[in-house]
Amino acid sequence: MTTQEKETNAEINKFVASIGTTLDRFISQRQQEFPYAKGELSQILRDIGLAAKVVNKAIMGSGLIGIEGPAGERNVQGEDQQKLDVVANVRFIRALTRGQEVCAIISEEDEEMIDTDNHDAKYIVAMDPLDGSSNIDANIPVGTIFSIYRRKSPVGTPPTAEDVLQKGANQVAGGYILYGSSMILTYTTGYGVNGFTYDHTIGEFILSYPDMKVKELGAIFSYNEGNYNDFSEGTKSYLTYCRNQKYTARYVGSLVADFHRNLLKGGIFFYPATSKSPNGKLRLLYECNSLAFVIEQAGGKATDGKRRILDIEPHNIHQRSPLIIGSPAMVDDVMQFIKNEQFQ
Ligand code: P6P
Repeated sequence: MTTQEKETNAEINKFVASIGTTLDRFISQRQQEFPYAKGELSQILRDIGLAAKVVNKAIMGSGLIGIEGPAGERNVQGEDQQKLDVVANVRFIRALTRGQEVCAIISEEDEEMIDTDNHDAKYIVAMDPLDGSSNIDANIPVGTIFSIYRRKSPVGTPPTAEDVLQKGANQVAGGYILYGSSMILTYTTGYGVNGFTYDHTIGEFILSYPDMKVKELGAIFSYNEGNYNDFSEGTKSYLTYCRNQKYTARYVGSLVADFHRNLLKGGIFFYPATSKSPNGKLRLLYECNSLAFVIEQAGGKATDGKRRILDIEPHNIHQRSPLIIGSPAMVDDVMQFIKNEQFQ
């Protein structure tokens, strides 16, 4: 190649720089991670990515199209449903149902398991379609949290309770979407954690955080100070320890935002049992399990104060759990302070 041709190429290359790895291509490249999936699991991840784009569009325009604020209903949790909770729930259920790879869905917004009628499908999805939605009016980041399981009942039959009441260790994939200053989809299939940032100009998720790992020891602690008087003596002692260590207190009040920051920077998030929430506030199946899978794959830990989150056998699709999650050395420190306590 002549020097002139090289210069021309260099000139062109300024305009044809690689866009990076799209989510679709990444999933296809990693197909071998799903030994029995023959593309079904990949399709589910694509369906989730599609719904996320539609939900993100609704969130970004919510103040303009009048879908911010409460929907005037309460969900199964007794919480005021936001209009966007309903929109997000419909969008994810529709995308997953039409993708035809999911036979049942558990959603924070629906009291019962949703039978998608895809009875030949092999997978289950548990999700919180829009966590932290009460923050949207204040333009605070919110998120979607999801887990994917293989069904236990025979393919070709209606889904059963056994299909959806599985411990977190059975997940085949788990992750979250953060709708913030940018939209980030982060997930794991048990082969590490990868994050993708949405490029609005081309409508694609682009790999932006390959092989994410959490710091062994961080300097951020996240909890709701308003619950302090409800905490156990051990938990209070740990918080004093954090202050003495000069850690930084950061709490957005939106789980996905707090979790994602601590994953990137190192830290610990905890929502222990309180008098108002004796079993903790966060939901095991579609909040704790998903994030516990991600944090463990990133080298971190997640516990309810006594047990590994992923080992907890669920008995109710909406059951709650205390959650202590983040840098492994910090989770170990908390456990030292609260061990031997009659776990509240
Ligand atoms: P509190 C939002 O409602 C949520 O479920 C999580 O996103 C968040 O971490 C938690 O509740 C905040 O709860 O009691 O501190 O307002």
